[in-house]
Amino acid sequence: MANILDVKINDFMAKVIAKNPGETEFHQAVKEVVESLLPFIEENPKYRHAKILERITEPERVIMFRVPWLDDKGEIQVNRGFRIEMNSAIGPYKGGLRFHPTVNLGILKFLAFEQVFKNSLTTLPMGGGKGGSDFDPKAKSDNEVMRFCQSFMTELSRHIGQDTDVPAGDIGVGGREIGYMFGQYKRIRNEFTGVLTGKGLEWGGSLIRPEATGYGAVYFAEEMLKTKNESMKGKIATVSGSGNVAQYTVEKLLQLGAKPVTLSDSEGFIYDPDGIDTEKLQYVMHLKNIKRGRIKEYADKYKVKYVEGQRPWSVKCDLAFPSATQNEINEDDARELVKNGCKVVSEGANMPSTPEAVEVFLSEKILYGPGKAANAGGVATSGLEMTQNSMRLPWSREEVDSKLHQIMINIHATCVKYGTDSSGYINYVNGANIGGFIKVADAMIAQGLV
Ligand code: NDP
Ligand code: 2IT
Repeated sequence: MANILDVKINDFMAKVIAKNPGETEFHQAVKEVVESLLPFIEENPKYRHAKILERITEPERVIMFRVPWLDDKGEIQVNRGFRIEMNSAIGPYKGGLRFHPTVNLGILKFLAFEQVFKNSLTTLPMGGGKGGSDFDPKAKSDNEVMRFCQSFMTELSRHIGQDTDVPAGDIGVGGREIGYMFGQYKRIRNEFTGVLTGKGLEWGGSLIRPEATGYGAVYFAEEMLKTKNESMKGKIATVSGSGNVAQYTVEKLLQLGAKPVTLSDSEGFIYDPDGIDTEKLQYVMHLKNIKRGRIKEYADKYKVKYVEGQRPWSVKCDLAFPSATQNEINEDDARELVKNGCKVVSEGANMPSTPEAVEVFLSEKILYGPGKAANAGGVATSGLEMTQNSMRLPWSREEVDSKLHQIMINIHATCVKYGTDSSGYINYVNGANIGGFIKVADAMIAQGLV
């Protein structure tokens, strides 16, 4: 049986690779999902007859466009903009925008593909999409970022809308960029609508949206620990990244009595064995969100170790929260984490573990929460922002946080339902992929050949 399935997976992947040449991250994301789904589809042939896998791996629409803008010297710069509208079976396209020099079609297609399953898991009515640009916000002035965002939105505004496609932030896109893009959309369309999420509180944003991804990844880890009758208290946690997701992961870890000891950026990581406490976190937030400096400055200020050019996975920990980018944990890192006693990996980032690393986590039977489940709190709270925009009524901090918490508990329960194997081990990869798939696939069948 395993062999026949392997042949089917390889046949399917050969077609995906031929049709999407060079898009390695997209191939990686699709393969992981197909490995989980094929056995399930064998048992539920209606999905095979409806060719759902063939349809779900083909974006409904891909938009690519030129983004010209003027830098501070008055020189013309040209970037490329993208929006992948992957799947709208259960709601308007929804997903972030990434501004990073590495952005290309394959990376955005992997992100849009995972978003379809993630958004379905949240239980809210959101389809999947993703977009962005190879623009690098680093070392740009506020005015340059504004001019880029205005040019980017001038084209994107033709394709999105509160009932069509609702973008948000991702790497390199935070409150500042969402503000500039919202302003330009409003100006071009002459309408004030919830077309983006992650907005400022004064103009339609939701409380807790900035915190939501990091808080959610920690709530998910807490649920995983509960299956072993354990809690967060006293646990040592490594965190990578030092942006939006990493910062609020640290904040929630502190609230629940764990001890975060690392943070990183693309140049290296800091290790603070005494723990990154609330005051130090405030320093990081100022350093990263206002000063836009490097994490190395933390090591200089607090006299702790800084390791250049490396990620924090060699540091002994109970819990790991990869919160920077894709493929930031390789097989060797995964082995080292397990060897050092790490029992929980909760992915704040999207696809941070390579397939080989995932294999190590699953074969060692640790509690491994893949990004499409563990980091779904961000988009879930974007869904709650959309609800508040529709009602034209804001909810309190407590109300949004308790809804977010309940959604993460529900996503965990879905993973347990679909991912528990015959030995009782919870394979959260299978759980998230199957649990996310069913609703989208059933909606696609119900809507005919779309
Ligand atoms: P930010 O831009 O706020 O922060 C990103 C952090 O990761 C920075 O510290 C950055 O370092 C580091 N980083 C980015 N790219 C690389 C790279 N190629 N190599 C090493 N380090 C890198 O982004 P977010 O915190 O919003 O996003 C982090 C991850 O979480 C991403 O995978 C994103 O897709 C995912 N995510 C985000 C959600 C959200 O709501 N924001 C929701 C769900 C998932 P440097 O400053 O040096 O570039
Ligand atoms: O990867 C993600 O889920 C995000 N970047 C958040 C998407 C959203 O629409 O809030």
